[in-house]
Amino acid sequence: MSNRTFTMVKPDAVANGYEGAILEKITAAGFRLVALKKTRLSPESAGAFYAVHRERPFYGELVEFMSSGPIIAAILEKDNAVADFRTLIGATDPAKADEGTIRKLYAESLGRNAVHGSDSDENARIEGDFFFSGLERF
Ligand code: YYY
Ligand code: MG
Repeated sequence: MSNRTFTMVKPDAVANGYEGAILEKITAAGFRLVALKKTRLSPESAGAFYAVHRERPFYGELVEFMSSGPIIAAILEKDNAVADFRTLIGATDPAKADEGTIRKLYAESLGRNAVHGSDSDENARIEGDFFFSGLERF
């Protein structure tokens, strides 16, 4: 089990002014910031990031949304990082997310759900490599 995961604060949460509150919640939960940047995905790069979902009916909307404004990307470190971070963000649909989770607190809807969290150690590594070079990890 790896001790790193990857996250994005999505365009809805950045536009709504929640980036500071969300990063505070993440670090208060014991995650260390290994890498951090504000950036914006092109439609092509959002499509590539979410390529695993390309046959799903929501793919077009997801790509459009994820390229609609700036995001915060980060690599996070903590014991049991992938599973513990998924617990911290809550269910994909904020209506089903537990009280106190980041999606319950800050997400607008299923499609505009405030944060991304990797679903496996392998995807955490792939997704971190998508955004960060070796010189950007501390
Ligand atoms: O990993 P997670 O973000 O919780 O959900 P995924 O099943 O990987 O879907 C990625 C992303 O797609 C989700 O965060 C919102 C969006 N989405 C959607 O708009 N409608 C769905 N029915 C499922 C997912
Ligand atoms: Mg996922």
